[in-house]
Amino acid sequence: MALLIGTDIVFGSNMPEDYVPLALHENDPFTMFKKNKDMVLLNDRPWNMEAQAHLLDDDITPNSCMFIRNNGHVPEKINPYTWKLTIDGESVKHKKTYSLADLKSKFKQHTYQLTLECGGNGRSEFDPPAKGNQWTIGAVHCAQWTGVRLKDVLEDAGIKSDAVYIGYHAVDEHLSYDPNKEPISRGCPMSKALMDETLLAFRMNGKDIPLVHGYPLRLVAGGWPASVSGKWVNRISIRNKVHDGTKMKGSAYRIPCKPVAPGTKVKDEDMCIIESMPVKSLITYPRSGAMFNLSKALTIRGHAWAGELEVSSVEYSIDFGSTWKSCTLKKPVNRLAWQRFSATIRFSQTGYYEIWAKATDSQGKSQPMLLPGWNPKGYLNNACHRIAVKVK
Ligand SMILES: Nc1nc2c(c(=O)[nH]1)N[C@H]1C(S)=C(S)[C@@H](COP(=O)(O)O)O[C@H]1N2
Ligand SMILES: [Mo]
Repeated sequence: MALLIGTDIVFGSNMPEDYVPLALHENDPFTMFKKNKDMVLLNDRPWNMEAQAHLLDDDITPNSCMFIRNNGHVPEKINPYTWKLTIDGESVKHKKTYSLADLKSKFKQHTYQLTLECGGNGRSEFDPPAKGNQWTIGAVHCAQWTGVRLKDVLEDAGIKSDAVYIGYHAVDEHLSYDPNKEPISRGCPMSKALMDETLLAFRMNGKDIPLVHGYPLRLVAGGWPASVSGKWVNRISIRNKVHDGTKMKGSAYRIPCKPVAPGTKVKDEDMCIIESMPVKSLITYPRSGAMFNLSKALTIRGHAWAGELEVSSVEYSIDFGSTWKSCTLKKPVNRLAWQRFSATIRFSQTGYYEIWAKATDSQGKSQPMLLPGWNPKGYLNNACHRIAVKVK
């Protein structure tokens, strides 16, 4: 510790065990971002952190278990009293600027629970591997967001008939600190921007949004790659063409328009922008590796989600996918929120088992057992989640 602080800690021997000296607090992302110690740090420049499956057991994900994905530096100085949101672009009728107080007083407020999953969640399993954060299964959360409808704000400024897309701009800085570069500036077609559930949010789980998740204002577009949900948003442009901000072009957040063999080089013009995320599920109880007694039934539970669609069923298998049984599945609390599933399993004999879960969406599409189609950037891995248990 003294090494980290750079000098001797006088009276250091009096420090309680497990005590973290204040000087170290800001270097510790778990303390700094109020995260559970079981979260997994993937990168510290920029900060990227994912959850483990058992941390995502709550119906509403608490801040402590929400993954963090940053493309640039987390902004440091934010003054909510002087914060401004500008609506501009080729297709805005009247360029307008709102303070947070304007947004809160002029427009009706709505609360939705919204599933946000990083497009690269599951990337670590692709072969040949894809560069980028090696997310396993933990880059998803379903928090409760409160704000105003993006639609109401856009309509207040006025939308010209040639509008096709919105693009967000935010105050986080590029990793190079070059003020002319944005770390990320993405968006979505007007149809998604105008949906009831697409929010300009200023609260998360009933409190101010934590800084790292977008304080004081965040775009939240549930069911789409979470990169559409701009954090620290201060400008939204109504575009007369597909938004061309940073990470909208090339292969960023795109997959081959047609499936390709693993390792194929795909031309930019053959890559299509990811829209609604695919059906997926996660077993959040028990924790993989848990041990149980043969005499007791085991009730497993988890969440399932399907982008813009609803999940229509979830099944589980304890025999490596050769037979499947139905889980109980709840309706979402609102559109674009994940859904709780559970099932009670009675094991016939002692030994090692794997429990696999597989969800199916309302259009009949199911999760692939092992890996979905390979793509150059390793997006959209919605393979079945699997846990191991031992029965004694
Ligand atoms: N301004 C800004 N917004 C952003 C990002 C970012 O780097 N800067 N990252 C995006 C990506 S890629 C993801 S997956 C989500 C992550 O949201 P979270 O950190 O709140 O979990 O934020 C999105 N919004
Ligand atoms: Mo992401």
